[in-house]
Amino acid sequence: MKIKTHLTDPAGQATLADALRRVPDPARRGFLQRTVTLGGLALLSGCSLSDDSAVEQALNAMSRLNDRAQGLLFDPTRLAPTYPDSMITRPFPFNAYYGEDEVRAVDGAAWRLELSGLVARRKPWTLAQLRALRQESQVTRHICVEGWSAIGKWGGVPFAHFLDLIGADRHARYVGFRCADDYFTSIDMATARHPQTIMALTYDGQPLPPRYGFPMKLRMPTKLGYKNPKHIQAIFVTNTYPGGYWENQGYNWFGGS
Ligand SMILES: Nc1nc2c(c(=O)[nH]1)N[C@H]1C(S)=C(S)[C@@H](COP(=O)(O)O)O[C@H]1N2
Ligand SMILES: [Mo]
Repeated sequence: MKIKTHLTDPAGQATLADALRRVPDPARRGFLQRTVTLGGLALLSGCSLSDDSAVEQALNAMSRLNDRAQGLLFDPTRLAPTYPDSMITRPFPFNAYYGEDEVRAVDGAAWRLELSGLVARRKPWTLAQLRALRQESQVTRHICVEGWSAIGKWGGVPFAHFLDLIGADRHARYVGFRCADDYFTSIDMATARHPQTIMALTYDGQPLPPRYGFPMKLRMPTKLGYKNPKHIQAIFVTNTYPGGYWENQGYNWFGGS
């Protein structure tokens, strides 16, 4: 580990090294290790960083700055690569924070998509209503930070179209998702409105199977796997940072791929 010694206080250095070791996402940890010095961190955060929690808070602030930078670099018109059907990975991998034997069984007939926050029309949607909207499909690559990627085919409603239908505030910063399995995540508005971001209702031409997120998941080829929520139950639009299941444990929030 290479941390420049701008500050001579050895206890301070140890605290920073410790806080850095606790950053779980390797890419983010590497980025911080290359760029952060205790003196620089103190300057950026404007506080003296006298203890562990102050250092950790400042590291989080740095990471949010990194999210902002990634957000500014995101090109809302640039498309992720697409592939021919012949390149679809079979079988497509399953992943969740639990095993495949614990996949949640959602009753499609009783399911309602709930809406809240900065949205003009908050009436819940049934699956049949979503299926009646405009549908698109894509064959794209899903990349998981655990070190695998796979090509799959998803079909569903372009999310920008849906956001317009419900009158979502397009100047709001975040769109958040709550899922049937207690998973949750949130994305920036630019990615929400990206042309390849879809509310996926099908996988490989069939209704989305339970393991891939029945009845609906958000599919974004411009974001890493953990940013693509399965089993979505509620969507909200907000200016308050909503975090996420893995993001709150240290994964980079922007999570672009
Ligand atoms: N509801 C929910 N969505 C989730 C997860 C989860 O545990 N629960 N895991 C995420 C992660 S880390 C990955 S890689 C993908 C896996 O999606 P797949 O099963 O379609 O491959 O789902 C993402 N979305
Ligand atoms: Mo993942």
